[in-house]
Amino acid sequence: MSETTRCGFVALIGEPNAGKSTLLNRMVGAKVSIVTHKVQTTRTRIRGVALEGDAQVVFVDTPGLFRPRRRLDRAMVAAAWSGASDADAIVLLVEAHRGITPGVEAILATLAEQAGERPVVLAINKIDRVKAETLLALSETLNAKRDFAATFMISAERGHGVPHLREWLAERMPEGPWLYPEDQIADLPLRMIASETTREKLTLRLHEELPYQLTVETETWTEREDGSVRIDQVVYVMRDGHKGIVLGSKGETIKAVGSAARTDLREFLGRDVHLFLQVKVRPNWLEEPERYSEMGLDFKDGA
Ligand SMILES: Nc1nc2c(ncn2[C@@H]2O[C@H](COP(=O)(O)OP(=O)(O)O)[C@@H](O)[C@H]2O)c(=O)[nH]1
Ligand SMILES: [Mg+2]
Repeated sequence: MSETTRCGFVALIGEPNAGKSTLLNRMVGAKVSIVTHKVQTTRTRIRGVALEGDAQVVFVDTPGLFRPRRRLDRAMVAAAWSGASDADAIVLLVEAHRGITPGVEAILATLAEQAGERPVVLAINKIDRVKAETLLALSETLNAKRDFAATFMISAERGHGVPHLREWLAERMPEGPWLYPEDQIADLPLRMIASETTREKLTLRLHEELPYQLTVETETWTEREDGSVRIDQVVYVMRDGHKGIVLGSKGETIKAVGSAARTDLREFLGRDVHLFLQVKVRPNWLEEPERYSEMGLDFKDGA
């Protein structure tokens, strides 16, 4: 390693579903943030640490930016903007096939007020879904709206353009010591990664609004003598009917969720996992401060 090291933060912002979490995982080379095809999957700021030459680049995945209605939504949007305000650089993800939506316009307007001197990079994502001409036109229109520090055409899912973007960002990180040990890839408590993994599996299996009306908490984390870990989690839902749906007939839904989550956690932790899930009805969890701190969100931001 050369004598100077670099270290800094890069915030990933964009509309829900733009591919922020997919990009974070790609940058880091492991799954630290959950990804689904549904909007608003990511609820809090998740940091993933990537190494590039002598630089440590800490990517901050944020909840999507959208027009918030519920308290939880408002707290999520506040977390997204505060992730951006602490960063050394901001990457704005725009979906190639959707182009400049009203949501993208709104984000550009807020960026104009808030970004200050920080470089904002445009990453047009999901280039696998459109033709080259569409991309060039979109890039031109976006660059006419804002003077981006650079524009990248990427596919977060397939990896196209991602190493190039990572190198570009690494070169622009401020000089300074690394903040994390070399082998650390995520700055999120393991118990939260475990809760998020289960929430991802629930979100993938449940329909429509239900995933937004539940939350998962890791109650206990027990290291066992044989090197395995026992994880006990509670799924909070708002209604009795929801509990029935989450359990499924003869408990088959929760069983499938538990088994899928366990497989991912085993891989992530590199050891055997015993996962126990319980479903509890908590009609008012969306208004309970404690639930927000468990998610890494600020309850007051949602007020
Ligand atoms: N076709 C395509 N899909 C992508 C790409 N990147 C992400 N996705 C998909 O877009 C959806 C939303 O991704 P996610 O990372 O959760 O978006 P986020 O809400 O911004 O964090 C998922 O279904 C991803 O698999 C890409 O480069 N190409
Ligand atoms: Mg996300």
